[in-house]
Amino acid sequence: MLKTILLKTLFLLPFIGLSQDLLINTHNRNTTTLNGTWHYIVDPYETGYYNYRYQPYDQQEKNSNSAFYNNYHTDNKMELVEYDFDKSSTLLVPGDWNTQDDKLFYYEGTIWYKRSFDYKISDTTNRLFIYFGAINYKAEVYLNGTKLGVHEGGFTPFNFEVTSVIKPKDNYLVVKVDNTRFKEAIPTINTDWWNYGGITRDVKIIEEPTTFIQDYSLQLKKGSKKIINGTVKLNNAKPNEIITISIPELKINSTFTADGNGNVKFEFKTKKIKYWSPSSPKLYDVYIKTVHQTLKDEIGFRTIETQGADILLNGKSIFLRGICIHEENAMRGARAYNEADALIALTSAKELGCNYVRLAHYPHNEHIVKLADKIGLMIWDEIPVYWTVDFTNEKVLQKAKNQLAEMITRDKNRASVIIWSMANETPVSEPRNTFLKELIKHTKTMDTTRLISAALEKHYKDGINVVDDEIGQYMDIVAFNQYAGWYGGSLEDAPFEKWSIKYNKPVVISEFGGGALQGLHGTIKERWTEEYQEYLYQQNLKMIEKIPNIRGTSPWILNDFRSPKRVLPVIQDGWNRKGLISNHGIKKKAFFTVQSFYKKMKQQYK
Ligand code: GCB
Repeated sequence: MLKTILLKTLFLLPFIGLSQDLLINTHNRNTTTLNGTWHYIVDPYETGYYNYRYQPYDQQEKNSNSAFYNNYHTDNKMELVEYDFDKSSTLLVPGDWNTQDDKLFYYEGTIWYKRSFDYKISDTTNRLFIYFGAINYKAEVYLNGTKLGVHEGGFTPFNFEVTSVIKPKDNYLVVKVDNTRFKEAIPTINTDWWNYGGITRDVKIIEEPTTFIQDYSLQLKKGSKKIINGTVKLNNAKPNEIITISIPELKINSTFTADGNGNVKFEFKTKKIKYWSPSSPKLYDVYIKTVHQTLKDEIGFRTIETQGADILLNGKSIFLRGICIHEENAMRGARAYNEADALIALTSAKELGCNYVRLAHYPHNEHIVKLADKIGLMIWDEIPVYWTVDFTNEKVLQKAKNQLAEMITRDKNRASVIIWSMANETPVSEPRNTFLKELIKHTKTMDTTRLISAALEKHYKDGINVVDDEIGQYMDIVAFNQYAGWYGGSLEDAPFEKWSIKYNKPVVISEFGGGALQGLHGTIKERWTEEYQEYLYQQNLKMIEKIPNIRGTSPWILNDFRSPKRVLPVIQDGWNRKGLISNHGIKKKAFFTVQSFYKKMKQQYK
């Protein structure tokens, strides 16, 4: 009987939340964390998902007591039930699974997570959402046996409404997480970083009034230093909802009426803004109010644009003194996920003399973006369109657009974010150009105030380094990776290299560098020594300074990071050794080479 009821519930309820209306600024909403210990079942054969005919349980009526998402209490000892979360081990959420259990270090496949919880709603008219900061890679989410939906993409947030499914007691939340790499995924099969699996970011329940502020954007209008504009989107709005935007410190309190769909476009003038910049990261308290709620944010105001070869921040020409960062706490050798991790990375970047970081190669967690806003570092935000994505596949393009949209939705109110990056080292072809053009178009429908770029490549022709990628014409910044003295090219000659760059735009070297095992010493001619790496940096920087229109660099990379591709024993042992800092937190000699270069550039661009 119980089984029949459960099945009926499963089939009668619509899949809730598939529309994926992403809530932003979850840090300032009414939330309850679901971080902590979750039970898990490793399921390489997806036994909890498919029956023996390999048909998914959630698409049929039989055998559902074998589907792991059902909280199948059997008092009948005759019933065959072959799983029990409560007797299974636990993993910490957020966190990757690879580094929490030795058996899972190389695991790629399905793991089921389960957590039970009670929830006392503060007002019965309110609505409830479950929000995931990110799950790598594919997530299928079930609450109390009801499938809430599916999300694909390992580095962006998503949420589902659970108002009609949640109960005051004994909720049974199950997530099937699958980090299997496949050709039609973004990123695709081949990457030079660890494919950490799991619920890698915060999980929370968000409680909102019936009509609530779902999304908004607020920044200086493109081309203006005095006008603030933006949009607010209410969810489930009644006609003529009133929205007030107030910034007390600027004495702003403006009121607008939403259209029938709960959308407002607004614009107002302001005086005497203290502009946000890395040296003065001023954030203003901003309040968005309706009769239903007040939502606070802390927002910085700055302009970013290009003019010929120049990148102008608040109208002033700047040099991007950057560093690339992976979302990894190198010392733990694990996925980074909280503010403490972010602080370690950004403190090192500041010490290096940076005013800018490239968050490679996928959207990092929101903690680091918010921290960059607070402590003053500009950001390059990127989606994992990396290397050999399946550019001819329309579905793959949709996935990339989706990840791009989730990244922009989440981060568009952060002053620190100045660049949306479309891709990294993608091989030039017509389908690739079409793919990237579509992404650029999509970006511009969502935000026109940031600069658009991608890490391109150079090639060598008749003794000259050439950057002439056709897609460059659509970029605000021409960025490319080059590895002189590491993947070919001679270090002695590097400073004398000749360059031909097709576009009169700011040029940024989005990657350069080479590997060294910290503590390994020798001559400048010996690979993997700190001396070789130091010399590589000295010679590369001499070369880079002379590149026409050069306006920034982000060396590869701040810390040594885990990569299954790096198998050289003793030296690599599963680590990409191009860090300026080791995985024990020790600075290599090259760190100081970059540091003194940045001191000089800071003087030059005062
Ligand atoms: C690159 C890639 C980066 C790699 C790096 C390397 O060009 O963009 O993801 O990790 O080179 O170390 O080879």
